Amino acid sequence: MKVTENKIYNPAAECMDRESIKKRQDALLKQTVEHVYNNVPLYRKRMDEAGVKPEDIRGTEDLHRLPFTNKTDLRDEFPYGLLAVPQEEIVRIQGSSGTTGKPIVSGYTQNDVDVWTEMVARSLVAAGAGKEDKIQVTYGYGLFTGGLGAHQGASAVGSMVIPMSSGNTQRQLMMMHDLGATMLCCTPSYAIFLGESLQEMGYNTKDFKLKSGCFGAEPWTEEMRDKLESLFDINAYNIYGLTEICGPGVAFECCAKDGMHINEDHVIAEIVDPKTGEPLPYGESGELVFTTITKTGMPMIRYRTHDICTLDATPCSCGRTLARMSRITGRTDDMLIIRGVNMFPSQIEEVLLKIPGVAPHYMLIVDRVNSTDRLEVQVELTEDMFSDTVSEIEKIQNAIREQIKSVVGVSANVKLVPPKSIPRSEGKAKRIIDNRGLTK
Ligand code: DLL
Repeated sequence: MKVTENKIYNPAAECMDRESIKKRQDALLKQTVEHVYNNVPLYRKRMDEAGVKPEDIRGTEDLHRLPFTNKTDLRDEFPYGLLAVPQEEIVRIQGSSGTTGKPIVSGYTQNDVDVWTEMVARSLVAAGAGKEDKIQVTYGYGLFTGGLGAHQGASAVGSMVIPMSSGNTQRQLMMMHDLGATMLCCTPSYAIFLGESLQEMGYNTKDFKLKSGCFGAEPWTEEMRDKLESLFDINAYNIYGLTEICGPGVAFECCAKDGMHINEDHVIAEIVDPKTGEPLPYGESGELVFTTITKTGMPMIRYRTHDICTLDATPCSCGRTLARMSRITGRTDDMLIIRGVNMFPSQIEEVLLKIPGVAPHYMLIVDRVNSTDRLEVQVELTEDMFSDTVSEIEKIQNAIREQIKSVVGVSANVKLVPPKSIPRSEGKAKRIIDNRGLTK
């Protein structure tokens, strides 16, 4: 495996002593709280209900007094209700799939785009990027933050960007080979698929110049890292982020590959007990919560990510002082990420309820076949439909498949099953069987 040099994009920020980080967080937190209290009705209402005024927040030690924000708040306030600035200050909208057919959108001021760009630049440099690099961006371009986020970060570093966007495996490999890409940015599962296709298409790893990859947007494992590193003869780095905070770059791995450094000069991270919401000490596993402290367009106060991990503020061998988060080991909700697309079972339910002839009983079965996620949706037919003709049943099957593709954005294999064949649960219905082994 090629050795990655220990490079730091912004040493002043990334190696700041912990005391200075805290001072900066305290000052910026106070400003942010005042900004949202004065400009975002929902935050003001929530704080008033909790009996907290901006002046009660003196620093990070008072963070726990602030109410949480949730994905449902973004949905309820869609599209502009959470903006803290007039719409003419917004220069970009990005989004991701939400809990209904509507996406979750976030508005960025120029400041927010710049901050986000810096975060991604730090991540790419930590993975070895420099001016001399050719970075193939295979995350999707569009509302999804992966493509444009990686693109902006790579441009800030001064690297050559190859803006491939997602899909078209043959073309991806041809360009990677012919242009001599040195770095790949995409989801880890697609990277494995590319690596396997490379061999099948008769290429030799030695013919490629790739030296590292920045992989994220979905959970992955150390086994997948090993596989990626040997398939391409590269160093594989983890990069984490979410649209609500900015996109990729909220946290990133360095050459130590021992947790992801959180850009704490721009966000404050907490771990809370998912059931009680009580803050947990560093080292304990719980739900990750973020508060943005430099975002002006749509700041997030104590945003519950639903991602489960641990935090660690001990020094890292790379010299960065930014605390690290572990790999994501699970979710506190039922969100699934299928081929990089976030989806909820409730979205499938929504589709099914609109289709006559099927019962609202379903099961989602997720597998990984040849490094690609496969989603099977098993749906019960109603008694009436069960006795219907094959062509009628095929019609329903196609309608469900098309609707899932259009509403959820994921291709699924739909299997219609006899009435009452899906097991009923006494408590919370179990609707997902995930055989990918990505979470603990
Ligand atoms: O996935 C942003 C991103 C793009 C991150 C490219 C990294 C690379 P969303 O579509 O809003 O944003 O999805 C955010 O994806 O809450 C996690 O559950 C999951 N996720 C993101 N990165 C990782 C990772 C982008 N490295 C949601 N490991 C998050 C595990 C991840 N899960």
